[in-house]
Amino acid sequence: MDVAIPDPQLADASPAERMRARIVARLTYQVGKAPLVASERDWFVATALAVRDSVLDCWFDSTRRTYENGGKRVYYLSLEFLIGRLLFDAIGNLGLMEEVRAALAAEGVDLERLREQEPDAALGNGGLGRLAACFMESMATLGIPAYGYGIRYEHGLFRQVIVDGIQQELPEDWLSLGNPWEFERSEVAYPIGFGGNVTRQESAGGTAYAWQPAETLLAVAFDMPVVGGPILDGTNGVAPAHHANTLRLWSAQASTPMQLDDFNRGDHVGALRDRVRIEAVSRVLYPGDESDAGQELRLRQEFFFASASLQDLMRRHLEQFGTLANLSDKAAIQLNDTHPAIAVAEMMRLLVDEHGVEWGAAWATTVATFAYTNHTLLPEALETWPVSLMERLLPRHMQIIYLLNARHLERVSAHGPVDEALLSTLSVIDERHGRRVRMGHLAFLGAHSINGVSALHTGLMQKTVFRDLHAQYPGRINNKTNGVTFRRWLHRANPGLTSLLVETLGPRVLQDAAALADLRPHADNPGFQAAFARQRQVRKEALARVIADRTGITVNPGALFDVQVKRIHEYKRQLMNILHAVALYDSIRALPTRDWVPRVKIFAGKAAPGYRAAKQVIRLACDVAQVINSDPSVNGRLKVVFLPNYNVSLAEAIIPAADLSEQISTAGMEASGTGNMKLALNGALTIGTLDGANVELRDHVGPDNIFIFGMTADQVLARAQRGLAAHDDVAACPALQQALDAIRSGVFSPNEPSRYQELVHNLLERDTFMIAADFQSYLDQQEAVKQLWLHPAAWWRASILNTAGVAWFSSDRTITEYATEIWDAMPQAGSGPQPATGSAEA
Ligand code: 26Q
Repeated sequence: MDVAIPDPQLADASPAERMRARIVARLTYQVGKAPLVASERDWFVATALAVRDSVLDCWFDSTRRTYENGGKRVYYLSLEFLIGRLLFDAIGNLGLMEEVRAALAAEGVDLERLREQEPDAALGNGGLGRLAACFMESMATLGIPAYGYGIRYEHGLFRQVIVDGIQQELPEDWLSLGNPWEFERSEVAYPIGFGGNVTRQESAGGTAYAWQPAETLLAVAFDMPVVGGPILDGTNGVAPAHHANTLRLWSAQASTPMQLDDFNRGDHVGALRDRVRIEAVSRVLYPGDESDAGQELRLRQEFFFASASLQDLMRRHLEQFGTLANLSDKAAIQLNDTHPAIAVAEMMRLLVDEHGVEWGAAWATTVATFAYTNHTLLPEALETWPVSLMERLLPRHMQIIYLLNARHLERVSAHGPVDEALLSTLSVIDERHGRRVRMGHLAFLGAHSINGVSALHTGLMQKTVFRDLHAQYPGRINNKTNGVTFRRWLHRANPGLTSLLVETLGPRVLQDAAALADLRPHADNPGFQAAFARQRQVRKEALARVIADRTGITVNPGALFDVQVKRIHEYKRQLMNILHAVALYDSIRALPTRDWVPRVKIFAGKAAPGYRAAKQVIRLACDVAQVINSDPSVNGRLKVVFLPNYNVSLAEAIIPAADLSEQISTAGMEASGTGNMKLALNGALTIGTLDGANVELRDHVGPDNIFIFGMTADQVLARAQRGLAAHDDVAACPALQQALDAIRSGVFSPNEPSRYQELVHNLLERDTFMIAADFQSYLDQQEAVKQLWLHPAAWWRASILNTAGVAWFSSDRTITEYATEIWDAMPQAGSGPQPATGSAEA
C-alpha cells in the first residue's frame, strides 16, 4: 500500500491530521504494530518512514532536475561521515516540526522522546567526518547537485565506557535494528579487484596494460537522502522548495556466495571463511584520529570505496554524455584528506587502461576534475603506504604512480639542473623511510586545487609540508575556512534560543545566517540579555540532568560551565585544562573564604584505542574529578566531570549549555577546529590560542569578546628551536609547580601514587605541546574569565556579540566558496519544485 497517495477522505484534513494518518499507516502496515501496543522504537520507525515519504518527493525531483539541466555534479569522497541522528534534521529542514509534533501528540506520543530512540550514525572519528556531514547538508540547502561517497560501516566509531577512569571500547551497532533512512540498491554493484598481476600488450596503437586481479569483491550501493533546508529563491511564491542529494555508501559483498565445494564436503566453517574475510572491508571504521594505522585493511578500504565511486560516477557520466572527454566540465571530485587519494591513480587506470584515453589527455582530465582538502599538518597523521604493500595489493596503481611521479620530476628538471635534495622532497616516493608512497603528494599532483581549512593552516601548508610543491605549482593551494551548519547546531540543538532570535530578528534569521549581525544593537539591552541568559539557564539545567544520569555527579546549573569537548589528543591539551582545575582546587583550599566563582569543568571525548598518552589524560581527568568532587572543603565551588561516549547527540546537549569554550591547542597544530564555531554560535565565550580558525573567530567576534592567550604559531616554532625541556617554565610558575607536584605525588591516585609519574616526567623533560610555556598566560586569561563572569551585564553582552559575530562560520558560506572558487558548480537560480516522478537513481 502506498501511503503517500492522498486518501480522498483526508482531503479536508489539517496537515497534522494527514501526517497522523501517514504515521499510523506506516506503523500498522510496515512496522506491523497496532498503535495500542507500539513501543517508542516502533513509533520512531513509523515517524521516520512517514517523514521519509516527504523527503523522497524532493529527492526524485532534484535528481531529475539535475539530469535535465545537464549541470555539473559535485562528488565528495570521504572515508568518514559523522552524521548523528537524522529524524530532526529531516523534519526541521522540511519545516514539518509542528505538524509531526501535533500528529504524534494526538496519538499520545511525545516527539522529544522518539528522538532518543534513534541511534547516532557515527561513521566518523571527529572533525573531518563531521565537516563532511555539515557540507552534505549545506550542499543540499544551496541546491548544489552533489553525491557523498563513503563506506557503509557495519560498526561505526566504538562506544566509549569509562571503568575506574580507564577508557574501554565496545562495538557500536547502529544497524542492529535496521536503518529507516537507507535504500539498498542491489543492482548498483561494481567489481573491486585486489592483488594479481599486470599484463602488457603491444599493438599498432601502442602499448596497453591490463590488470588481472587475484581476487574480486563487489561494492554494493546503499543510498541515504540528504535533504536541505528551504531554498531561498526557490519558493515560487507558493511553497518552499527543497533540494535533496544522495549519500551513497558502499558495502562489500563476496562475489561468489561461498565455496560450495567446501560446503558440500562438510567444511561449513571453511566455506564461509573467505566470505567473512572479504566482507571485512566494510565491517568497521578505523578509530584512529590523526594517528598512523598503516594497516592493510585500511588501504583496502581506501581503494574499495575510491574505485567503486569512480566507476559509478563515470558510468553515470557516460550514460548521460556518451564521452569522458568533458568529464571535468560535468564532475568535480573533492577528496576529503588523503584517505581517498588512491582515486587519482584509479582514475588514470580507468581512463587509460579501460577507456583507451591517451595518458596526457587522461592526466589533464584527472587534474581538472580532482581537488584535495588537507586537514592536518601533524607528521604522524600524514598518510604514507609502503611501496611493497602497494605493489602486492594494487600492482597497476603502483606502476601508474611511478609513471606520474617520473613525469612530474622531469617537468621539475626541465628548466635546468635541480639538486637531489629538492627532488627527494618533491617525489611521491619517500626513499628515507623504507620506500613509501606519500599520499599527500599524490593528491597534490592529481588535483587542480589544494585547500587548507583555516587561514593560518593554509599559510602553514605553503610554508611547511607542501613548501616545495607549492613553489613548483604556485596558485594551487588556497584557503577555505571551515564552517558548520546552523540548522543542526543552532536551530535544532537550541530551539529556545532560536525562537528568541526569531522573535527579535524575524524569521529571516532562519534562512540567512548574516541576519545574526542584527543582534548587535541588542547586546546591551537588559531585557534581551535576561532572555538570552534564560535560554542558557534552561539548557544548563537540562545538561545537569544528563550529567547526573550518566555520571551520578550533581552540578550546580548556576555555576560557570567550562567546556572542552573534542577528541582526546595531546596537541589539544586537555591536560592543560586539567592542570588548571588542579590549580583552582589548590587556590580554593588555600583561600577558602574568598568569593569564588563556582565552576563546572566538563570534558568529553574519545581517545584512539591504542593512544596511551591520551588514555592517561582521560584517567587523570576522572581521578581529579573524583578527589575534587568529594572534597567537602571545596563545597561545590568546583566540580569536574568527564562525560563518557561523546558523540554528535551528546554534543547537541552540551554545546547550548556552555558558558566557556576551551580551544587551547598548541598554536600551529589544530588545522581549524569546528567545535569552536558551534560553541561561539550558541553564545559561549572562547578561551583559546591563536590556532586554526580561532584566529578568524577573534576577527569576527572582536578581540574584546574572546580570551586569547599563549604563544603564536611562529613563537611556538622559535620556542621549539630552544629545546622542549620545561623545567624553567615550571619553576617560573608556582601554580603549575604545585599542581604537578600534587599529581606526581599521588594526591589524585592515592591507591597507586606512582600512576602519573611518567606523565609528569614527560612534561618536564619533553613538553612537545608546550603546556608549561603557555600555562601562566592561560591562568591569566582564566582569571579574566572569572572577572567578566562577576559582571553579568558585560558577560552577556560579550556572549550575545559572539552569536552575532559568527554568521561567517556557516557552512553555507564555506560551500559557496568551494562551489564558486573550486568546483564551478553553482545551482541554477529559481529552479523551483516540479511534480514528483521517476526514481532517485540517475
Ligand atoms: C589515517 C590513516 C589511518 C587511519 C586513520 C587515519 C586518520 C583518520 C582520521 C587520520 C586523520 C583523521 C582525522 C582528521 C581530522 O579530523 N582532522 C580535523 O579536521 C577538522 C575539519 O577540517 C579540523 O577542524 C580539525 O582541526 C582537524 O584536526
